[in-house]
Amino acid sequence: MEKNAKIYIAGHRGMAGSAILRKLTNEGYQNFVLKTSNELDLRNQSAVEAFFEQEKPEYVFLAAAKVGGILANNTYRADFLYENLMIQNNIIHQSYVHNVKKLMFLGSSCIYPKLAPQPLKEEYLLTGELESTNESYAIAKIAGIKMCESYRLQYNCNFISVMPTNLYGEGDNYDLQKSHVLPALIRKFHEAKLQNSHFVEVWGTGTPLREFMNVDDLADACVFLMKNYDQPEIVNIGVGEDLSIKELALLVKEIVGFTGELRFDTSKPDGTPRKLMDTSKINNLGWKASISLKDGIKKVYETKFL
Ligand code: GFB
Repeated sequence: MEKNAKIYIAGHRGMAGSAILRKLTNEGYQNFVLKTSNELDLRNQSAVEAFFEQEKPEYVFLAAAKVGGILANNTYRADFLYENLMIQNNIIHQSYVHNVKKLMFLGSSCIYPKLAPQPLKEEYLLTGELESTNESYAIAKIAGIKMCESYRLQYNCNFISVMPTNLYGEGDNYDLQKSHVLPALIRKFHEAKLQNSHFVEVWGTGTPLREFMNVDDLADACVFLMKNYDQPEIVNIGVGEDLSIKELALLVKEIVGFTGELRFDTSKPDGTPRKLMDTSKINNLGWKASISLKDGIKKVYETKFL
């Protein structure tokens, strides 16, 4: 990817897209095409067609998506399926029509079967039933993977798909109903500390295991793969370590300095029991995550709340 290449980052105001933009800017890239969702509705086929016809980007990072935590995924099933399919279909198809040199599609670790062996290897895709709380989102993401693979097979397009693990970091969503677990816990512990509360409510049983990656590590991996990976198979992006939701809650509690107790609300869903990426493929290509969970949470907490 030449330094003056024309790069379109779809979703540049989201957590993942904005981190990719920061990373590329730091590396000296400056020829970006960027549109907010008010300027370009990616669900609108003719608008996306006109945008590609006018701008003709050379490289595309497809980081635009409707995202959310377990409750949002479980509640807004139609929106997660419809909006994500429309966004990705429009961008992937127009990237083919307008001869984009390379496109990267960002998927998710929830594409793997609920009860797949751990750690999750890339070849476990479509080997079993999905976790029901995020089935709509996962099916849209699997369709995106298959779009990239099919356009490569039929039309020779250099479209690649990468699967990030659970992300957190700058630009995250802190809405307690719609967010993922980590930003929700940071906010809950912080507010409980300020209000001298005796406890913080943690959803589910606390036993599910999750892996968390800082979005700046994700952006680093995406730019690395955009430069170094041209194969049809998907690639996991993760840190290779997980912890239970209870352990995560205790870590956030310690970082925030809250002294009360945890209370588990078991009326809320646990989701998939474990989701840990096998990262051997990206590690063997020469990339490794570098931000520890503790340092990452500390930085996010200090920047956002202190
Ligand atoms: O991060 P999260 O919402 O999504 O929840 P998933 C992870 C775990 O944390 C679940 C528990 O077991 C939750 O019950 N949890 C505890 C909480 N307290 C809270 C809280 O206050 N808020 C939230 N949100 N969770 C997502 C998918 O699954 O993973 C998306 O919904 C996406 O599709 C993402 O794939 C990567 O890890 O279960």
